[in-house]
Amino acid sequence: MIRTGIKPPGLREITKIQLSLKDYFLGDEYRTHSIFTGVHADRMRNAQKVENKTFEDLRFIRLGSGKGGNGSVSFFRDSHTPFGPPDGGDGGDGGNIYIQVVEGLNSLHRLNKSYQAGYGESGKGSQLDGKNGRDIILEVPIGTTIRWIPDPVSIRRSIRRLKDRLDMVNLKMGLVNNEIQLYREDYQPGDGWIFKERDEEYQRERDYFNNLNERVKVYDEEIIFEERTNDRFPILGIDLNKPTLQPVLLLKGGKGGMGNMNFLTKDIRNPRFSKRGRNGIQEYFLLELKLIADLGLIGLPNAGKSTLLRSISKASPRVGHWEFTTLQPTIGTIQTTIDKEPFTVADIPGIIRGASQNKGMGLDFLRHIERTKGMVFVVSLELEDAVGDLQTLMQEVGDKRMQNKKKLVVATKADLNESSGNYHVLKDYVDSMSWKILPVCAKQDENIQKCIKLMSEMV
Ligand SMILES: Nc1nc2c(ncn2[C@@H]2O[C@H](COP(=O)(O)OP(=O)(O)OP(=O)(O)O)[C@@H](O)[C@H]2O)c(=O)[nH]1
Ligand SMILES: [Mg+2]
Repeated sequence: MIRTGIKPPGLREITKIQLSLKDYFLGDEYRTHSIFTGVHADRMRNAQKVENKTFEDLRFIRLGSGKGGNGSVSFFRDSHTPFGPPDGGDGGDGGNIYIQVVEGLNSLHRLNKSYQAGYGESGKGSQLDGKNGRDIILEVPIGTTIRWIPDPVSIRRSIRRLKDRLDMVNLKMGLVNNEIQLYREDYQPGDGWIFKERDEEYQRERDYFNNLNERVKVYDEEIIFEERTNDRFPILGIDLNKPTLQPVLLLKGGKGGMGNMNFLTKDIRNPRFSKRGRNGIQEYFLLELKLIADLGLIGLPNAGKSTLLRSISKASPRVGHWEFTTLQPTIGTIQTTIDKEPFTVADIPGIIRGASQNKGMGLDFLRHIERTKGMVFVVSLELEDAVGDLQTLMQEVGDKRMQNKKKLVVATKADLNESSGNYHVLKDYVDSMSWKILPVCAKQDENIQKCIKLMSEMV
């Protein structure tokens, strides 16, 4: 078998690097650990059971683009022409995988764990090319990010073997301009032939074949170069934070192989060979959803966030007089007047002191309010130290998340006896920061219209 030894173009620009799992996920050790060890999944499953609502903000997914169809070996025949010219068509291209933002989705739970695009059909006689394989378009909510990952099972094993040291779990990759070079296994230029009747060895010894193969090799190199250019993925992933006008290509299918009609030359009258379709590519990805709402409700457990969202919107998050009733985020849509765009408000699980050090559920869910235009701090007047509660929330959320955001304090449970004294102290404090504050009683619908008005002014 002839090997050319020529490297396909494009290999030189690749830099090989080694990155720890910790660095690959930008130092976010806690979440990365809980994602890959399954802690996060357990928690979500538990939350789904309790809330009886499916919500998922994370998905490992295995994607495979389609293999290209093989070229056909066929010869034209009819009653007048017993030995006609070659008429074998090309194989169809393998299906591609795309991703696209779809409106109205709020969760990743509808996605499958793996997707395989269709294979290209083989070429046929009578110069018929095979059909292209079926493309797949992943439909995801706005706010989804997608990152390339190695096989999650192998990562999980490494994490266990290295005793949870994410800085020791190494990922090796090739990089070209901040894009990870992915690899698809397939034949080298000059290989990938399908022989009929006469065996490969016989053809490989013929000059006419080798002359032809020199030319086909150039074509192979072009295909491989194109694959190498397509098979790249941004190292920081793709952030689908805006509606996608067109589906975004993730994995390209394999090119179909040439049929024998392409190989008719003055030396070759009866090409009994064709080319194989190129393989597709299989990779793992991590999809993460950061909800995109205009405003986020932030409050201690039991402060009345969900009650507030129920009263200002049609959303119906669970309400309970115990802490951590809410285990999953909910988004409510609020239509003020018919001529105005509606706005959205996210209710997330309660935040406790130490949430930013991973206590409670806080940190996991703070991500969902990172992209809001404004933050609504929900403080209950039922408890003694409303100012202290607000300070706790501000501290846990942190200056960085609050930066450049409008703020509003909604003081809930204003109907309770002890509330009015608390309210005045809280108001003085909030005024001193020049934020806005409003007392409400969501249970009795008091000040709710005013609250909606203030909120709509924030967005
Ligand atoms: N009296 C009174 N009670 C209220 C008011 N708003 C909420 N509550 C009660 O406070 C309790 C907690 O309300 P939720 O809306 O579940 O509180 P939450 O902030 O969503 O709580 P978590 O989801 O656990 O963080 C429930 O028993 C509500 O009925 C109010 O304005 N007045
Ligand atoms: Mg709640």
